[in-house]
Amino acid sequence: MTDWGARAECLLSQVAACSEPGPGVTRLPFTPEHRAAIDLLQTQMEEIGLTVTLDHAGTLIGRSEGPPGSRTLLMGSHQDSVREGGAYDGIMGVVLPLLALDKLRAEGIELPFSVEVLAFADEEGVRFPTALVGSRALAGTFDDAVLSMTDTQGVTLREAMACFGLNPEQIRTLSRNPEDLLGFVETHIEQGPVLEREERPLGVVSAICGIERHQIEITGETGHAGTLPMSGRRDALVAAAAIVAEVDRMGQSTPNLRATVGALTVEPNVVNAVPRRVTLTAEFRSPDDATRSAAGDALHHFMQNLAADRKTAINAEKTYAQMAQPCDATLSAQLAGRGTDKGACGLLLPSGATHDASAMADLCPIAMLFVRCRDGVSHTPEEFAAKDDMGAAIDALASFLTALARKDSENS
Ligand code: HGY
Ligand code: MN
Ligand code: MN
Repeated sequence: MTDWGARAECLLSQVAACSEPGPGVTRLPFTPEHRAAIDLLQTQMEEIGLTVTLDHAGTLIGRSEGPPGSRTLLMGSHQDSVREGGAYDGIMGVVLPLLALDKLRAEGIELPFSVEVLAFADEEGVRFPTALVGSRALAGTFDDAVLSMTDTQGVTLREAMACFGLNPEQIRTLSRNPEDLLGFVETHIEQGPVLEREERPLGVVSAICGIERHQIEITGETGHAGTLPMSGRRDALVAAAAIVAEVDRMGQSTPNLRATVGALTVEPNVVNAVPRRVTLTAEFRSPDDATRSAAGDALHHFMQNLAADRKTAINAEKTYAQMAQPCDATLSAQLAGRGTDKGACGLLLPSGATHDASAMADLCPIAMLFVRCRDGVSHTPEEFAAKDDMGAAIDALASFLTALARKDSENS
């Protein structure tokens, strides 16, 4: 009897080694680490009997061909991680459906539809100030303008993709026809504490929060920390500190809003000089789009007043936004009922994290399966999912696929 959870654990630890040196996993898109990971996944896909392709957005696609004319169920998640992240975020959603397909193959079960397991290149938006590159390409919502965005080394997304052997000008040809699709099902570690608190290994997502990100640059005036009088200083970091405090105040005082300043740089960043320039990010998330966009507008208004008070120049740009996305009720109900004795996945919960599924919702019905996350921590080296929970997820996915097959044959 195969221990599918153990197989998942083994494969995920192999992919986790495809990382920059340092704590946790750092696997950014279009890098040697990304290449090592998709080489490993390609081998696994081919061993399972899938046809493997790499599309021009860097998405690795493992396809199991159904009967001629049948539609396709899309599964998968992202291969990239945050810096010093965990070994499960994203990549678990590639490995578990692969093993669910392998389980069905081992049981001699053939599906009356095609299945594609997708490993999207860039969901996190850590290397470039954009995100959901591969899923937006399939959904036909990719904006070519992001190809000119640069990473901290000044490399554009276009250059990084070309160096990776891709032709980014072909991305616009990748959009799929919704008529060909049964839907998109994403499996993901919960990244929160709910399933652990409810003592459930699995859960089904009701909706994915909306998200927006602002890039802010504050320009003041530097000077000698010892000789420049306090009055009249144009200290960029003092202005930034007011923004950080205001973002936190908004998050603390607004229901259904998460507000975070996650990244900040200071120049010249030396102990005895007044900071001249600060860049920082502000991120707002909410299941309610009006709450989220009102927060973004309020922050821009706050910064206009602050710039005058502090005699600093403040340039702010909303660099990223995506709407909150409800999951498809029918597909989610089919997923919810597919638990096994290891734990039904009937618990419905919202996702505070965003996912490729939120982009895929523009293309086809989406559903998400959450797997319990130890202590609810994610985006850290301590991120962990238990092998038995992953085994339960593989069982649930295999059971979902066979139930979908039965429903598909009833309808045909
Ligand atoms: O930021 C997120 O919610 C996701 O992990 N990219
Ligand atoms: Mn993720
Ligand atoms: Mn993530």
